[in-house]
Amino acid sequence: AGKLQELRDRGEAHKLTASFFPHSITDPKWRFLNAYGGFINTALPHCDSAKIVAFIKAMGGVPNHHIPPAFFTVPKGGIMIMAGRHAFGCLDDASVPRDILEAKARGAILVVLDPLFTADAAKADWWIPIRPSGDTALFTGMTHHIVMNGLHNKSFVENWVREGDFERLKDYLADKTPEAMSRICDVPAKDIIKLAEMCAAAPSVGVDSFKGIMLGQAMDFGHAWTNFLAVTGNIDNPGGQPLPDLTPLAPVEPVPPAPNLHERGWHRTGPDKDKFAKYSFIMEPTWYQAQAIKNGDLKVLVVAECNPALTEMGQEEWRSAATMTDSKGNYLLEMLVSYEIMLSETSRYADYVLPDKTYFERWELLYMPWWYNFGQGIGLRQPVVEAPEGCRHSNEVFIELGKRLCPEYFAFKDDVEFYDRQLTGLGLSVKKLQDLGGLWSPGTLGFRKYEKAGGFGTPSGKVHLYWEDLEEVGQALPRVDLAPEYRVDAEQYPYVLLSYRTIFHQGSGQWTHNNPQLRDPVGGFRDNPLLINTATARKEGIKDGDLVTLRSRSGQVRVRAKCTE
Ligand SMILES: Nc1nc2c(c(=O)[nH]1)N[C@H]1C(S)=C(S)[C@@H](COP(=O)(O)OP(=O)(O)OC[C@H]3O[C@@H](n4cnc5c(=O)[nH]c(N)nc54)[C@H](O)[C@@H]3O)O[C@H]1N2
Ligand SMILES: Nc1nc2c(c(=O)[nH]1)N[C@H]1C(S)=C(S)[C@@H](COP(=O)(O)OP(=O)(O)OC[C@H]3O[C@@H](n4cnc5c(=O)[nH]c(N)nc54)[C@H](O)[C@@H]3O)O[C@H]1N2
Ligand SMILES: [Mo]
Repeated sequence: AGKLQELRDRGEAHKLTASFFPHSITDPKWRFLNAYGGFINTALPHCDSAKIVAFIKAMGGVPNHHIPPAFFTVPKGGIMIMAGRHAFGCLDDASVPRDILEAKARGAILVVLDPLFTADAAKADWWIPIRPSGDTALFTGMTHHIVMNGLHNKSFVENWVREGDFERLKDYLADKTPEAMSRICDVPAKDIIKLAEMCAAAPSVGVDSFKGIMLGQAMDFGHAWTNFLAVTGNIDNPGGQPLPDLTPLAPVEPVPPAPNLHERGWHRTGPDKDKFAKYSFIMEPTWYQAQAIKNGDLKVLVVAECNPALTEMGQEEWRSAATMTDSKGNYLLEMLVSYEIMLSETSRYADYVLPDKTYFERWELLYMPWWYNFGQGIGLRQPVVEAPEGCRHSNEVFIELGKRLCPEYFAFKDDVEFYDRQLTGLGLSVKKLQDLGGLWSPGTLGFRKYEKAGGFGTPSGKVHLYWEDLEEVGQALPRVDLAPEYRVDAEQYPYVLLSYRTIFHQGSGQWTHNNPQLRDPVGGFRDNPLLINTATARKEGIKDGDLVTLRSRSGQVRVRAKCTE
């Protein structure tokens, strides 16, 4: 509190940034940042923000995380496309694999686009091994075939696509033939055509895409995806793309104003756009933090539930910026606080490491059921064991900071009282939610809500296929080429290394980076294997189980090869 008081007295409150893993964006931490005048940023940009932004640009609506199809609504004959998604292999929500399998049992069709033969691919009716980052080209090739052959959903396009956009899309699509797109994504043109025709004829198509598309130019994928959904009319229909909604929690008055991100250049089209052009995402939290430290724009950084020294793009720059000093030997970053349940790479750089309560030990209101976000819902997290002496949940600490530094916004007793007030919006309280078993959901909010609402949340009230605000950066329509990172030094490094999440390995997906207990000597995964295609292995003279050296622009490791399809 003393340091933050000093920073604010200097007129530099905006030089506080806090980085959180974004599960509950109305929680007291975010409130404090807005009230104090600091910045919030999250790991979301590398997660799926490109898709979320694409979604908002195309259809309006709320910035929910992930937004997969509601698989439990897929009708017989409906198509479920997994594009860069490994739902059966990671561990985010057991209901997704269950609902997919139940939909399959009802006669729905599962198509998996993945360079790797994953568990999902094994369950699929059709596995399409795609060239890494070829998804934008594949979806655009399908859209070409559908539009040019008049297979699109004419009534949806006529009634719900903004006037003029379909014609612009058509012009753009002219040279994006399945053959041309096939050369980019390495999926045979006849397969692109076959999938397009299946989709045009099916009662519904839902596309679950996630980490596998979050590469450079991810927003172009998001754009190709929303265009495909629009021309096939798969928006807010059973089995298609739901329009998510937020849980109507009551605002806790007075609500502090949020900082204006555009004004402060946190957006590619803002005054810093030349710097941001380095990456194709909207905000790069880790990279941005590094730039802000170097520029003198970031003086106090609080990191909770995330690990920027290791898990985000720009981490090397972050690590060097975090230790930079001025000519007098003072750190440019005056204070770094790491909130953790176990020491992380980031903790090593911190001035203070504060021990958090784990999720078994704290109260929390989770209003964002993020993996399966078709609508509203709320979950109450309750302490079931007592935290060790000295551990405090970050929400509790931020409320106390708020009481000291901006008390007008923190006139409530504690975190539980804050949740109580929010829950009045649903006619609930913490006690009533406990009586409901800790969970509340109205179920689905119904389909084609835009019909009742008289339109979409976009400025025109219609779906936007053309994004004029991105004309300036050449992205008014999707760029179909491969991710730029895969083209760097491609001659020296001819192979593409993918990572994917599986619960069996340490270091696969960021959740398990930090957890050496996941090295499993029994399952034979003590060392994470390098999965390599059988034909490629043969060409390189590598046999299953060989110890090989894997070299990239960032360094090299010795790993055991495991041949796979
Ligand atoms: N075990 C575990 N589970 C987790 C996490 C974790 O760290 N560990 N993290 C959680 C988080 S934060 C998230 S965001 C979710 C993400 O969940 P998923 O999106 O399901 O995660 P991944 O397995 O990383 O990526 C999905 C698939 O994309 C494929 N892929 C890679 N490149 C491409 C490509 O260019 N095109 C296509 N079509 N496919 C490609 C990979 O082979 C992989 O099978 O998982 C959550 N669950
Ligand atoms: N190399 C690589 N980089 C990635 C990804 C990847 O798969 N591989 N995935 C990307 C994606 S999708 C995402 S979402 C981001 C996520 O990146 P980050 O937001 O940085 O998330 P994690 O690396 O999962 O870091 C979580 C940290 O929180 C700590 N932690 C766990 N529980 C608690 C708690 O209750 N309280 C507190 N205070 N700390 C806790 C853990 O010990 C861990 O150090 O990473 C992105 N970057
Ligand atoms: Mo993520």
